[in-house]
Amino acid sequence: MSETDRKPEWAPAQSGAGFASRIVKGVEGDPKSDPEQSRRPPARRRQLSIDEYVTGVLAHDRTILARTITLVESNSPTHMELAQQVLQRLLPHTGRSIRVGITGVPGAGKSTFIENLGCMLCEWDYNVAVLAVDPSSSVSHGSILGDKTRMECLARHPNAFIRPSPTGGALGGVTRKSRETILVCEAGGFNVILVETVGVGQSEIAVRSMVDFLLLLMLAGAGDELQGLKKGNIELADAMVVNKADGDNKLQAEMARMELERVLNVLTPVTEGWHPEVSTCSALMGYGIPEIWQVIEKFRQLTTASGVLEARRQAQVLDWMRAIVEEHLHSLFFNHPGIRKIAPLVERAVLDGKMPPTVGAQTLLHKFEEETGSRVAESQSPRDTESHSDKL
Ligand SMILES: Nc1nc2c(ncn2[C@@H]2O[C@H](COP(=O)(O)OP(=O)(O)OP(=O)(O)O)[C@@H](O)[C@H]2O)c(=O)[nH]1
Ligand SMILES: [Mg+2]
Repeated sequence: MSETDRKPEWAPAQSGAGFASRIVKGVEGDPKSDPEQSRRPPARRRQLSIDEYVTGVLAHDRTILARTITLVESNSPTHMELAQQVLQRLLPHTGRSIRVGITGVPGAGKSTFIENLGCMLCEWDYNVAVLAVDPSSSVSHGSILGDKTRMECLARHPNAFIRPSPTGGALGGVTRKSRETILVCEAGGFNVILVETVGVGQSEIAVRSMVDFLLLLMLAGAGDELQGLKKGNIELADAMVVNKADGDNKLQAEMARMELERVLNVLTPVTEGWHPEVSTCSALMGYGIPEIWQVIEKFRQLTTASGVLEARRQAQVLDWMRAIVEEHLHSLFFNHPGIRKIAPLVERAVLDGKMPPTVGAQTLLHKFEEETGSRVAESQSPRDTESHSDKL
């Protein structure tokens, strides 16, 4: 049987044309499955109680699930407080999924891959939630639209739930929302979480810190092998797949795969006890997709048995908690009126070469200490600091 004959029924259509008109920004899944939403605008909805959110999510009610995610994504302090109470109640029902990150350069075929893998898994009775992490999406809107148009079949599947990247600008905000959305989806009965992120910048590192398994999608012939190596993203991946291995590109894809194998041999694996695998696939035609799922399954079994998966998740939640504290302290420090007053002067002195950066930092820390009565600065000769602050 030729590979073309093996294209499964659920393989995505070549073009998502015409589907874009059905996309409503910030609305999940098929709007028809949310009758309440189509009846009246969200702004006029009655606020649900904590109980209603929790029981709705646990009963796998899609409308409530979507509303819970909206609550989690809200930046309003009241909503954030409520969201935390809901999350606290949902927490015992989370964690029962495999969390897979999919990364790769723009156009590598991530959304097409997720469409294909997601539909296959839905057919196998998995419940698949697809999330995107894209801090730039609030500006460009490009990827959100792309995701939905490339996931036409999956968007219609009753076992699937697709949530575009939360808007909110900074990566920190997007990361928090995505992590919490993963938890809500798990409590809502999804046992496969696929997180798409574009493989440029920090978002990939952020996704690495919230998933069990990171898959890097690559392209042959575009120098991506070396590009990826330079950016360090090869080192983050648990598996790599050279996509678009179809038509005339098959041979090139195979050569890229072999090259990647060689590179991998000299790198330290990101997951203890697991050697990253490299394969080829065609997300468009469906070739190689079941094999990649087998790799993910093997990874899950192996790391569950060895305790590495649990250890990773525990490290991730601790890192997350510490990151929140750091973020808070950072903003507390730099927004403090005393610091705001002297920071420009200290920065100027550092820029002009009149003050070493270390002394600049000590000056700011001592100022904060003085004003708040807290001890934050490391012990250093106060004379040093004083003499430099005199020069300001
Ligand atoms: N020939 C071929 N084309 C593919 C394959 N996978 C994706 N494409 C095409 O590549 C283009 C980009 O695909 P997307 O799935 O949108 O890529 P992406 O990585 O999600 O892109 P961004 O979200 O913009 O970063 C589309 O035109 C797809 O049809 C494949 O396996 N073979
Ligand atoms: Mg995409």
